Amino acid sequence: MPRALITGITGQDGLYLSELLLSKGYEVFGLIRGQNNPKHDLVRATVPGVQLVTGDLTDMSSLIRALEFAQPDEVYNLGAISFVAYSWENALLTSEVTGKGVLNLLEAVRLYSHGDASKVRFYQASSSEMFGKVQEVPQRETTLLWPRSPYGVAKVFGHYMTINYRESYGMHASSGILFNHESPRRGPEFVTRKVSQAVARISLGLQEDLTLGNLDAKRDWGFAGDYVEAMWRMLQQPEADDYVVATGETHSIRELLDIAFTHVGIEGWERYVKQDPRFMRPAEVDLLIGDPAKARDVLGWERKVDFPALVTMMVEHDVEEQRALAGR
Ligand code: NDP
Ligand code: GDR
Repeated sequence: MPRALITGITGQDGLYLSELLLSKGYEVFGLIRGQNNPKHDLVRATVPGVQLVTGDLTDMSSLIRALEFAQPDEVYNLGAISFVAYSWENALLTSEVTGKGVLNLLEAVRLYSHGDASKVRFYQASSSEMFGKVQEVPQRETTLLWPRSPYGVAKVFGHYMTINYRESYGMHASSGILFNHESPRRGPEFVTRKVSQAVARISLGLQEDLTLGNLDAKRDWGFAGDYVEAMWRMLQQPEADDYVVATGETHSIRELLDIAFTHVGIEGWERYVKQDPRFMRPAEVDLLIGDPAKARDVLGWERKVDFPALVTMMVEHDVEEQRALAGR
């Protein structure tokens, strides 16, 4: 039975990846922070087969202990401070966790492997946010990186450290440069979930309006359930490499609003949406669109859920959830 250790187990991708690996017969271990993390219960309820082990990406000794406990064949580093807007307010902490945390884990894997580079395969959750100030459209594995947020800069550090460990020590270490991926498990601070929750509440008469920032931003949005499949496929390749994972389509926040409001029978979303500079960013990534050709050709990966299906999936989930919360 193969064994996997996942950091970021309580997050959106950690839950989907756990489900995928458990369905493939893996023994799955999840790194969880803190002695009393309230998300223990969420993980236990969603993926009861996962064994939790305490640790933090900023504490290398805890990572070594987690590796010794889990004895993994594969390590997926999904843990990060992942909210881009928050990273300006907490730039040093973001650098420690999202950037230096990758090095802590790579080094822990290297020490744990005692010079046997084939012992553990490693996945790093790199991000389209590394492209930032876009130098090429669509963005591919070779596109120049120009991050526009402390989060993006930290991800670039982790990305190149992963490549460096591959080149220096022969480690099977791959980076997935994933574009935005969403789901009903997305955190409510991200724009798609903020919209789907608000639209659900407005349709039920529980909320009057929705306040957003930049409505002109464009993103290449896919479904998280599809994207974790690409992570797994990367680690099954004979050689480690870097892959862009994206849909190849881009959509604006306005299109997101159109689909979400129309789905609950509300035409003319402009009446409900306000803008507030509070939700604007000091620097913005305006146009993200990825070229998933390499992932398709080498990994045989393709997305299954398109953008309208993703948005309606999230809105339908949130209508049910909000209805239940309101006791209706
Ligand atoms: P989430 O924000 O949902 O989850 C982040 C996870 O990281 C949580 O489990 C969190 O744990 C954990 N974490 C935070 N700080 C630490 C720490 N100091 N030590 C250990 N774990 C920590 O992210 P997603 O699931 O959406 O994304 C997974 C990864 O993929 C992240 O690295 C993200 O940056 C990256 N990514 C995501 C994309 C997306 O569109 N979703 C696109 C490209 C990259 P806790 O519950 O304790 O806070
Ligand atoms: P992003 O996702 O920054 O791309 O990072 P987010 O959903 O936060 O923002 C997407 C775009 O929407 C615009 N926007 C708003 N965003 C939020 N959160 N709230 C608002 O009210 C709002 N109004 C407009 C933003 O300006 C932005 O342009 C996500 C994270 O998962 C990262 O971890 C990951 O690396 C990248 O995707 C790829």
